[in-house]
Amino acid sequence: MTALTDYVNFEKRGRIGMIVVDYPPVNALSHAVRLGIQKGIEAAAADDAVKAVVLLCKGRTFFAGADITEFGKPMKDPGLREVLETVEGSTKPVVAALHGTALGGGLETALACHYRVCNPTARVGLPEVKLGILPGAGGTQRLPRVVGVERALKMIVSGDPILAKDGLSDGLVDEVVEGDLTEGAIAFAEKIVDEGRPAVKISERDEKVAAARGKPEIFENFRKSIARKSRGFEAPENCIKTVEAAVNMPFAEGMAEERRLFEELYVGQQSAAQRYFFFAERQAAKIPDVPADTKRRPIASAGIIGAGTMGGGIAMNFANVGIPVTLVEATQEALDRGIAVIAKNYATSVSRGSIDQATMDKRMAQISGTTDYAVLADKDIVIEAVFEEMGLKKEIFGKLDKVCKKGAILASNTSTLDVDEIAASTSRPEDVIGLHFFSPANVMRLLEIVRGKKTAKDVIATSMDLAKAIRKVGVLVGVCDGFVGNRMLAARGREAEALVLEGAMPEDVDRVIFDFGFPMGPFAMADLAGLDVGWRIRQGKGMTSEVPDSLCELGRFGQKTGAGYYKYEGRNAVPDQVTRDIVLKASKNAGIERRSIDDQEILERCLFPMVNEGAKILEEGLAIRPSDIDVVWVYGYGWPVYRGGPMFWADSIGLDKVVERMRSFRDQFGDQWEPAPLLERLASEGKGFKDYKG
Ligand code: TC6
Repeated sequence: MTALTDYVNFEKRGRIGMIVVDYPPVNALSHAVRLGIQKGIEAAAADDAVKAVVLLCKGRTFFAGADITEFGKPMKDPGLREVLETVEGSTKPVVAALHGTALGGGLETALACHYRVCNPTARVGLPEVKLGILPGAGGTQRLPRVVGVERALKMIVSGDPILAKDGLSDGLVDEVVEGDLTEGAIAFAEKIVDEGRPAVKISERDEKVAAARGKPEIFENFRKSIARKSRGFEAPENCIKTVEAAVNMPFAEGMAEERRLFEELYVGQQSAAQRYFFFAERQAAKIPDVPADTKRRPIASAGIIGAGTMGGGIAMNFANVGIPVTLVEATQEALDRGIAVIAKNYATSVSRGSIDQATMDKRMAQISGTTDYAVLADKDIVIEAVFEEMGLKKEIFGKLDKVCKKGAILASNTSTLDVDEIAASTSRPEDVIGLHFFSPANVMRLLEIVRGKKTAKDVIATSMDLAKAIRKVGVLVGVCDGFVGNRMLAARGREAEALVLEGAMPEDVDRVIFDFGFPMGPFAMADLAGLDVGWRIRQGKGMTSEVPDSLCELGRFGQKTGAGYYKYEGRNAVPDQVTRDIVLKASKNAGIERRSIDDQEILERCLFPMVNEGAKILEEGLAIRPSDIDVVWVYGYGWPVYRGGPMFWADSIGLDKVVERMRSFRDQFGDQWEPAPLLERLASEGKGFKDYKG
């Protein structure tokens, strides 16, 4: 065995040379790894006894891609493109042995090899688009030459991986190894040598790209099919252009075009935001005072109180990953209705082809229902998901305290209420935590995990793990009204309503927010959530807000009643004269002379209060780091990921500029615009939230 670099060895097994990479955790293609591969190919070339080469990785995966931590710094030679030229140029056949997730540069490396074998669970994909870039080491030119243009387009533009073995018929892999992968790869390489098979270069294959030549409609149709999902993103269009280049240009020219389009994205703000977000998401899982080795409580069963929209959606998360879940309702009728809604949701997924009938049946079999709390006695976790009413929640937690076994986690899905007060209604506040799911709970990725004053560390660690297990992203927050997400949302909502009273119409505000990249504006969102929810909360607090109160008094609760701020033709929101009249009357009642408000003012007045609220949240220690707030907003509220999140976005504008605008708004509109001390301080020091260390 020869060490080629710190992380790459060269070994020989008879006629087969092996380049063995071991760079935990995911064998990212960092400089030492690239150099090692290059040296490995050179070592194989120099050794007459070596007839073929196997490239394999130790640990949990084949290369998970380029080393993202190297991005934004000067790239040390050799770059991945050069290394892959060397690999493909080897006259001795190179076999890639795939396991885990061969992603991005990892799949590109495999495609530069002459053959590929995989184990049955290996997955391959080109997720670069999710980082705001495109596969820049030949992936866009080689993949269509293997799997065909339409399949390549789908893989490159969605970024979603596929099972490697599903590419067997296309030659994406040449063999699926059932037993030991290393032995299987060596046996395969031996076979190639015995059969005298050549070093097959994908770059020289033309038939699959030629099949799409002269058919621009393939690309036009594809563009149309992704238009809604890719709105605002720059990377998908460049991805498509590279595949067009693969079809219409010789390989070398296509590579040059790929490089040009890659560079364009790489230096852009969107990619910077998306790369930042990649690490923000992973950072959120780390809780400074909860050690990584904290012993977890086992979660093998769950109970949910309330089978309404939230309860049902939460139950689906458990069923989807094979954790049995029991719904508890006050009446059999409510229970039946709730379970029927779940079945209908799954049936929709079956009709759309996203799951098959057998999967639906398996998931439904995990879900049971009862009206009897006694059934919760043996559950590892119980999540309460009833109305936002403190009295009701306390009563439920009192009951849970009596029924649930020792050590069970007792969680509330409250979106605004004081978790400490809820916990105080039990004799075991250390077992109580907030698990705030976002609607629709089976879809939205965010889980705000609300830590009470007495919540035990193992309950926090278990909840963070649970989030990952049910395919959510958990963000730990502290107790305050609305926690992180809804507290900032309220700050935006207050200004949105003020703008409407001063001169904008709801549709003006919504258009600006939609154009910024949100899936919808605040008023369309309120209609979707149901205006009655806020109305009830306001009534509970003895508060009023003329426009939404008037809409509710007319029974206009939003989409579900066919009208709210908008009237609905199907799911289409149409601006409505009734709302306009209410708005005009409200302005008059408030003695406000309406004026015309430009889009820039609408944007700043909606989003700067969020940034300011975020700063206060940090100062109060209710979020661990600014990037956690960004994760909340991207995964919980649809903040466009290509703008990083509110805190990253504020940094990208410059906090000094944000503060300057806020001061001018303060002079115009009052003290609510006073910049938070943290914001002031960072701005005056020429810093950003990125420099905030807590
Ligand atoms: C590319 O290839 C472009 C090529 C063009 C060249 C010209 N680099 O996600 P996990 C770290 S672009 C550096 O928690 P999992 C991660 O930060 C790249 N670090 O694990 C974390 O570190 P921590 C295309 C990376 O089992 C640790 O590894 N590739 C990279 O849930 C564990 O990660 C991708 O976009 C990386 N590439 O999922 C793939 N990847 O422990 C990105 C991970 O210090 N990676 N880390 O916090 C993934 O999708 C997932 O990590 C996974 C494993 C599926 C590989």
